[in-house]
Amino acid sequence: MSLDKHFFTPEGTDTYDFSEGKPTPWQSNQEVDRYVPTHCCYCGVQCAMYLKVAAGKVVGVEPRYDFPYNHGMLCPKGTTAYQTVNHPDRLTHPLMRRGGKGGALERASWDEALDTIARRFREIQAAHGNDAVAVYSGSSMTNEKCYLMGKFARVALGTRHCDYNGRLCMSSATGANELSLGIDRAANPVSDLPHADVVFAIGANIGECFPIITSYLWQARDRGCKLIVADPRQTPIARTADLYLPLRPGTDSALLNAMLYVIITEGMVDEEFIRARTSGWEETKAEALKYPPEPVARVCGLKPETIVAAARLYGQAKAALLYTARGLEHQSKGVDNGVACANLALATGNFGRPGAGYMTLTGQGNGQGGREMGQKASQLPGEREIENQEDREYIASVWGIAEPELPHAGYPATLMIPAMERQEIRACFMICSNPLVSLPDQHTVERALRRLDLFVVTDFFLSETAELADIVLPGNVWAEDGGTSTNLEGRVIKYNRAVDPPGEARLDWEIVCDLARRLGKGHAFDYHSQRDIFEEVRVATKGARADYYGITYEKINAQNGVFWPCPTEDHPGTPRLYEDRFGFPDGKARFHPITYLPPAEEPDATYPLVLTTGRVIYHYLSGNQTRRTPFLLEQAPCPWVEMHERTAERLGIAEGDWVTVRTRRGEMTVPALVIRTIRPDTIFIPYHYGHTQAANILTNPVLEPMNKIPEYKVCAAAASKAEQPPAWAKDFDPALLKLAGRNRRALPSAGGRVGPRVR
Ligand SMILES: Nc1nc2c(c(=O)[nH]1)N[C@H]1C(S)=C(S)[C@@H](COP(=O)(O)OP(=O)(O)OC[C@H]3O[C@@H](n4cnc5c(=O)[nH]c(N)nc54)[C@H](O)[C@@H]3O)O[C@H]1N2
Ligand SMILES: Nc1nc2c(c(=O)[nH]1)N[C@H]1C(S)=C(S)[C@@H](COP(=O)(O)OP(=O)(O)OC[C@H]3O[C@@H](n4cnc5c(=O)[nH]c(N)nc54)[C@H](O)[C@@H]3O)O[C@H]1N2
Ligand code: SF4
Ligand SMILES: [Mo]
Repeated sequence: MSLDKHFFTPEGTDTYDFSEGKPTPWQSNQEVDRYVPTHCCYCGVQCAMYLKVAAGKVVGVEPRYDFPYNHGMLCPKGTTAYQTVNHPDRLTHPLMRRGGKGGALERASWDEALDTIARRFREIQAAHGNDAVAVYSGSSMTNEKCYLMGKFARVALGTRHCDYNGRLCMSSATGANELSLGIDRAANPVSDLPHADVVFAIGANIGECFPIITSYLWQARDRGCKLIVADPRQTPIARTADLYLPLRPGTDSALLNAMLYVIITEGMVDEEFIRARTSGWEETKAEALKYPPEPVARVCGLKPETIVAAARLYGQAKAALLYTARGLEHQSKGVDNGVACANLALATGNFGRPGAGYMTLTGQGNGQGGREMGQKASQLPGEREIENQEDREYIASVWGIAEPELPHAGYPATLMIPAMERQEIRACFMICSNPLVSLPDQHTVERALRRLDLFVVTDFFLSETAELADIVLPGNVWAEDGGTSTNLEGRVIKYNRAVDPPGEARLDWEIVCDLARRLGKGHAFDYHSQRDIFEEVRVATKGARADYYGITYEKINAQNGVFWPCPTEDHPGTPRLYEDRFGFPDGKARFHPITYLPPAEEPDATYPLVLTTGRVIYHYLSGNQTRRTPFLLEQAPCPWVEMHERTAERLGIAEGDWVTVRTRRGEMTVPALVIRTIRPDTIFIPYHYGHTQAANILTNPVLEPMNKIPEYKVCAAAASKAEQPPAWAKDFDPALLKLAGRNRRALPSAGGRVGPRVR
């Protein structure tokens, strides 16, 4: 029996060759018309999956064993992602607020909505200048859409203010990659992991945030690879680690410097590698020698011998992989922390070989592609620079404008908020972000967004942010369009369209192009498909650092993805970077000495605890999608505060009690989860919830000075038993809460030790 009829072949690009007699790649007892090969829409791992389509609707998901990467595995978010497609909450027609700011959002036609936006943007720009309108986009979109947003801002609106949610995510990593290595991409493919002798994960909750990568980690460990984890919370992988360092939040660069100290003083540096492939070692060495383990251990709240043991394990590895993520990067010293990681990997020669490298685990589905397509405030497509004359001239020529017409660098997303508050920015086109959950200091963010003369949001669900908009445009979910995404390895993969958007909802790129036409710039946005946009991306990135020129949709299908840089059509792509040279003109990596500086806010008598925030496996980012997925919501129905049992006892708090957490920005009341897997001086709240459940009511908006990422991971806080439950509790099923608490409880540590080793 031929199975070919089941496979959807959009644009004739996705041909699947299943010869007779081969085992079928799926199992299903449901009548299904088509199996559409695509990838998960959530995290940067970008697992491959099939969407099952019946009667024009996405009805389920099937593993995709034929993709040699996730081998059919999906995490709980991946297996339930399809449930967002036909969700009853989908936005199916445009909405406009009638009767001024106090009015309600009401149904509008596309013509009315888009004409109003075009007219108001032009009026606002005529009165206050082009830069009074900002574009704020996101990295959960395809490369084609990310590229389009950068072009839309600069060409259709002529504004310099264009930035995206990756500012809150990848900007410390970008800073470090650019300073130390010269290319802003992971150094290694995930398939390098089983070749490592040592994996050091610092500030990365791999088990919950990149679940499918753990399968590679177990492969490595089956071969004897040792695992070091540094995290103030004993995360799932930390429970199995050979060495676990429960460091005090915000002290990462001190720890990394002390490890470098041990590596230098015990003769574990790779002199040959340093001489041949790097510059700046002497200054970095001199600085690191100021960080002996004993005083650093006091700063980090660790034992000196644990730091020495970690340094020896890492320093003696034949091939070590150093993984970081937002734990280390969501800090006002995030760029420094990343550079300190690169210093450690460079000093030990851990680059350019299987299993040897330093890489940040990119977060969002297209968090890699999204940061090189030119939607960043200072960037043009291909990681080109908006203030570089040659780059400006090249992109202006691709876009058919004169170079002087191309705006210069604008505000990063985090600085748009104060600019909105002081009404320098008066209108905003937002797509694919939910800052009313995700930005720090929510009270200020809400005030700023309410001040806008015109606020337009494009989403497929009414997010907390969309609730504040003047005009809401219904866009598409990933399953409704094709296009490319670049995963956390730098592998460009392809989504395929399974169904059409519901009701009057439209494809995001069509909405943006339609708006450009109404702004009189239709000639520059004359695309008929995502593929047309991709063809322009190829040209726009040609010869740039992030070179996509040699990548085609056909090649992606034929090769199961293509790693950039890929300069020509006969080039296979580049899975591992830095084999021969780093990304600077002289080919050498750069050491930079890092001085440890404490976080912006430290505990004091009024706020004696450290609050850190982050993720759980069940929810994705602002939760606008996963809070609508019944299974995921049931597992994690509301935020909670994790605290160590010693801390809880001291504060007179028991498991499940309502606890009020206060910081200098605000307060919130959540149930307590009393555990032994967090430092006693630290508390943790997951940030996936909105309104009075948003952890970002509490967080500190202080920014990293170079790349402007907020310090989500460290602020001073106080916690006490609440006088009364929060208002939302009255509608809340206590049984759900209990279930959620049980789900969060850790198993006893596989290493036989429960709870952090804390001084
Ligand atoms: N389930 C799930 N997976 C996701 C996402 C999601 O929302 N949900 N989001 C995706 C995205 S966009 C991102 S950016 C990634 C984020 O992936 P991660 O960075 O792994 O996740 P976080 O929870 O933000 O933080 C990681 C860890 O940092 C620790 N930490 C806190 N403070 C410090 C500190 O000062 N130093 C160190 N070393 N560690 C600290 C926290 O305890 C936490 O375990 O996940 C991606 N994957
Ligand atoms: N306290 C605290 N705050 C944090 C973090 C933290 O660790 N702690 N992490 C930060 C990080 S790393 C990140 S990445 C940010 C993320 O912050 P946000 O950008 O706010 O996160 P999302 O929930 O992805 O927002 C995307 C929105 O766009 C919609 N959407 C998704 N895909 C598409 C699409 O293709 N088209 C359209 N039109 N809409 C789409 C979704 O429904 C959602 O409403 O949060 C940051 N905020
Ligand atoms: S690991 Fe990431 S990409 Fe894979 S299924 Fe889970 S959320 Fe989706
Ligand atoms: Mo992120």
